[in-house]
Amino acid sequence: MKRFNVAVVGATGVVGREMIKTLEQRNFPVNKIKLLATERSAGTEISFRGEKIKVETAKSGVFDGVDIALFSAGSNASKELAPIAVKEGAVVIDNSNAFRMDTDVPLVVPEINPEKIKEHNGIIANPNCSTIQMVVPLKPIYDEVGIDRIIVSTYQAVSGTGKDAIEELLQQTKAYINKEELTSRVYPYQIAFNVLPQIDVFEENNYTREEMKIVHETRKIFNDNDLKITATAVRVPVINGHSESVYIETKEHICIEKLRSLLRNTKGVKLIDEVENLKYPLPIITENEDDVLVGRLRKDLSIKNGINMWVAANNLRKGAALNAIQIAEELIKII
Ligand code: L14
Repeated sequence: MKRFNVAVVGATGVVGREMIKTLEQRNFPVNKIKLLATERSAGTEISFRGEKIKVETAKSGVFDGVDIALFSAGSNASKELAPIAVKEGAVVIDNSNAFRMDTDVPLVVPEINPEKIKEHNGIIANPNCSTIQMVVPLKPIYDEVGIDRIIVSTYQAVSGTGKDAIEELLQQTKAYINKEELTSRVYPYQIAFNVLPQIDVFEENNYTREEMKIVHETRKIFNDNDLKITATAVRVPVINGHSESVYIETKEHICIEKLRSLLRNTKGVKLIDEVENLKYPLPIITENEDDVLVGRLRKDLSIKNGINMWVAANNLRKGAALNAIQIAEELIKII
């Protein structure tokens, strides 16, 4: 079997570490691995398949001989280094927001549009975590009866922001219990025992960038610019695992029983919908979970084709690292 030289850019971050773990767990055919990060983190040792690997500084020249470069070091690092990596011969799978909406960059969720991968010009974008976990369960419904409109509200964990945000939530929780003063550095307000209706920066239209990412990316992935969609993105004091309240209006009618059987047969989805046993998706049960969990399926009682559902997924895995590596798995079939 052919083996590939893989680089992970942002190797010391929460998504980078999850990428390394996922490459191991899924037995990705890695020949050599290169772990890259900013100069500040260079020298850190991370183990891969029982071997300790030293993290190197990500800069031009290091991508020589690299087949696939997995980027998760933020938009600025991607904008600066991804074109360099491409020039040095790598195919970049980028987890940041830098290139997602570029027309010549495929935006891929392998369960939905794997055929786009072959259209890449060196860069393939991984969608936003909140987009991914919403489109995976909506795809079979979209194909079966059509979707006219989506209203989504997210309940996003702090791990999406990174390790400093996890630390901030833990510190604030401890300080609160000890009746000490709470300090906020990562978020504009206290996140412990609070919810923040802001993720990423505000745009001119008064939506946050996170909300607009969900709108634009969903249309691009479904290849449907007429799709009516609106989002509210909220940060909650959860360490890991994003949840979403997803409301859809379908074009044609679909009964809940049919919807259940559709989702039961959808790859990448796990239906947990037994209210009689209090079973429904929860962020804490997404810990070792690759699938998107879906439950609380119910009809909108006030309108004909409205459906409510509750979705939870591990934002570091399916929302980021796993989706990126699934893209890589598809990519190596064609390179
Ligand atoms: O991938 O949770 O565009 O703060 C940027 C914001 C990921 C989540 C992205 C967060 C998002 C992140």
